[in-house]
Amino acid sequence: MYTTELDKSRPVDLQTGEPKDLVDAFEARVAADEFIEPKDWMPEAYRKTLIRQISQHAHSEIIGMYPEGNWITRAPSLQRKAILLAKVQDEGGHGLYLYCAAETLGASRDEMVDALHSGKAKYSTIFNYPTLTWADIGAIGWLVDGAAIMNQVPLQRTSYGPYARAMVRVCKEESFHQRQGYSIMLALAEGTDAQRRMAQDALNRWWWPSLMMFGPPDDASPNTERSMRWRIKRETNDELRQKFVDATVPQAELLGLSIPDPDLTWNETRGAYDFGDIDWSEFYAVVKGEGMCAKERITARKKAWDDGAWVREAADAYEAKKQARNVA
Ligand code: FAQ
Repeated sequence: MYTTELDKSRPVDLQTGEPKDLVDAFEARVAADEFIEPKDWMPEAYRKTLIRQISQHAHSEIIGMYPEGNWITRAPSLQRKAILLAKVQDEGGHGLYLYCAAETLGASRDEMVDALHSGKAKYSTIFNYPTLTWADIGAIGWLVDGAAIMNQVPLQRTSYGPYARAMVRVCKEESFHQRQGYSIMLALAEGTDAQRRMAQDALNRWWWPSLMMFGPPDDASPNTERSMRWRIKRETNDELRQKFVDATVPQAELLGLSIPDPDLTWNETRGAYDFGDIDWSEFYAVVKGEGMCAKERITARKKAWDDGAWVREAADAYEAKKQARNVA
């Protein structure tokens, strides 16, 4: 039985100042791979870390609709347009599940949205890059959704139940997204010289930002160690980045495209690819809000939120009327 009642006579955990028996029981459940559920006792820092990660994940899904939404009216065929429309809509759905998961931890939707609009909360750096050609839509599906899957498959076993369960559906949809991106790249790679050049140019521009999606190197990641202990994260940033490179290089070879990294070589001893240095100064600049499209993305998001105010007001008025009718 877990309780949030604080009893001052109980021994206290020296790190958190919370009752030691509760902290120990929590740690034991996590170590035994049990899911922690919304009504269970949890350390305050665990709750805050989850709200941070889940809400930023939700914001990434929502802002992630913009670079691709930009191409819905310009897709090269009706079929590609219908597929892209469905994909972008899926990303919006992922954002909504994730906001709901964060709400189970006591965060309110308004607080989370305010944090995004004010720049207090982050969203993935990758969505601050522009989509210049149709090949960028292929590259996003192939590389960005590919990186998202690599990161999110282990999150199906994250220790917080509602987040883990949301990830199951999200991963199924992301896997369709990755394939639609690869299918666009394949069509371009098998097309004219100009189309092949367009596909290579998109790969050149999206490769390094995709590797940055996994976050800073482990030795510069302030959250990884504790999040791994609490099984919020199941693999580290560097482990996932390596897996992504190893899975993606053969896919590029199949397309006949070259990865823009002169240092990329197969390391027989490690059974993995060695790859070149990532420009972390670019990553930190984008995190700080200096990304190419950062202003455009937040301006568009705020406008959509303001333009949708009447829908939220109508929904609230409808709900209030329904409640009043039920009481009467
Ligand atoms: N961008 O200590 P760590 C998608 C921040 S969904 C911006 O390593 P952590 C679907 C980090 O927040 C993509 N900020 O942090 C889609 C922290 O700052 P904070 C999103 C980043 O949390 C596809 C600081 O740096 N996926 O693509 C980034 O342990 C196509 C230190 O970092 C998720 O959110 C970054 N790339 O590990 C949609 C997955 N990386 O918060 C549309 C869930 C790090 O302390 C189209 N999240 N930072 O102020 C995670 O797995 C983790 O949160 C990490 C970061 C791995 C992203």
